[in-house]
Amino acid sequence: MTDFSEWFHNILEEAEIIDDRYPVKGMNVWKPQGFKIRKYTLEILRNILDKTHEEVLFPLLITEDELAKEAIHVKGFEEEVYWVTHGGLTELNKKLALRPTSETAMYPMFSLWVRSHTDLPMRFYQIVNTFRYETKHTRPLIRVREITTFKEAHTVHATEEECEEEVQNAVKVYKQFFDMLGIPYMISKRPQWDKFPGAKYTVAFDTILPDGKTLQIGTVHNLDQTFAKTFDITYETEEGDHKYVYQTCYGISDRVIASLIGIHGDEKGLCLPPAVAPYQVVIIPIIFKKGAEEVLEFCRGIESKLKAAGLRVHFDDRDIRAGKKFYEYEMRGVPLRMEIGPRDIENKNAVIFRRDKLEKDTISIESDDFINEIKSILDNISHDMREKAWESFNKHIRDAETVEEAAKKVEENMGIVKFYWCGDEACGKELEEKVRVDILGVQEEEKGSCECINCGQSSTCKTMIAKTY
Ligand code: A5A
Ligand code: MG
Ligand code: ZN
Repeated sequence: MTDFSEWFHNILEEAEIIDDRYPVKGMNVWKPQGFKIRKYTLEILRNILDKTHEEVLFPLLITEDELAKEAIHVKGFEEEVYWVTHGGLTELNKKLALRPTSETAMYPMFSLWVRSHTDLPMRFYQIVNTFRYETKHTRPLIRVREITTFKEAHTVHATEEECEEEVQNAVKVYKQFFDMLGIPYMISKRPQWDKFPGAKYTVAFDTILPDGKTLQIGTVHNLDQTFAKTFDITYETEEGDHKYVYQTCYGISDRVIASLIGIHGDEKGLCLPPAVAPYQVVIIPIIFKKGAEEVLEFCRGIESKLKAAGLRVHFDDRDIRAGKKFYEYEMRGVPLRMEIGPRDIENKNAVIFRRDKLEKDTISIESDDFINEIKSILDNISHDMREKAWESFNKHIRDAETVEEAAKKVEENMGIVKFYWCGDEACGKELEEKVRVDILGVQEEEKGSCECINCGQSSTCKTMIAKTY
């Protein structure tokens, strides 16, 4: 992949993921293939969240008054909000905001919902579109003005400790989710000047795309009592006192799909993890003039057995060259291909081809054991894709001892460079300037203190810098 940007753009079009010719900047159309990948990705996320959360759906429009209530929050979003000013020809008395995120839509309602300590904790999530008037260069799925796949979780707790614990739960949820997609990540605490507007602190997940630039793919925010105080969300304790709640919120977006496309893809196109592949297995008949009908019939039998076993299987019986089909399904990233011709039927075999390793093999289809074998090959594919992605990710993370070394390493190999840093805002901004990078966040080091790479102050944290999307 020589030019990732170009590759990404081409594959979105060729594999029919997204059409970016929609005439509003930063807004794209999901095409059927992309929609399916998105659907299976969201199924995984819903399955995880539904164990502890309840799904809800709030309106898209927010009154100006509510949006403006939390001063720090609104300040953070003021340049990104789209406004609805008219209803037909009538100018609205009060303009309405398209949600850039839903704190100010949800929390006035939470204030009505939360009554007693017995109501807590509350855990909700919704998957909606949100709108942000991004001024940086927009890119499909990566930086959009309509985020179509915004999963936002919002939780409410009685105590500070439970709120802290929820942040850790959220981190676990995202780890599990990204692991199932084979997306590697770096977890760090965002610098104070770059946290979510209104949060006490923000934990971020960043991954690395093939060009070595990082992409923030998820964030978890500890909101403490800031919004509770603004929106008057209180509960009655066992003793009958009234106390403000503690809150968290955490979100992911279309960027998850961008990263699974970017990270696993190669020169041949998409390579999809079986968990989200629209077709997990494709069966291609190898047909000669003689005995064609027999081969087709046999393939249909294999197809229905695999379908009955719960796999997403496609039997492609179109009357075109097998080679053309191979090319197409490789480009679309189908994890496993089965080829069956007259000779295979005779030998009770099938040829299989793994998209991730581009390797052919033969399996026996003499008994129905082949169904379990196919399933276990798909599991191996998931596993191997995750390993490969982490291996490449880890290669892109290096340490540095001096600012010059950090600058050189980012310049030469991109990726993430780690070093000791004091955490001070002025020092951090100077550093970002010098190295022309962004600070992703910090991680506490067990080893104890060292000197800040830039200013020499003592430091117990390592920071990560990278060129970011
Ligand atoms: N209410 C909280 C959850 C929130 O809004 N957090 S956030 O602002 O950090 O957004 C959550 C995630 O959405 C980010 O981590 C990032 O991965 C993604 N995101 C933010 N802006 C985006 C944009 N313009 N296009 C695509 N994804 C975006
Ligand atoms: Mg932003
Ligand atoms: Zn410093």
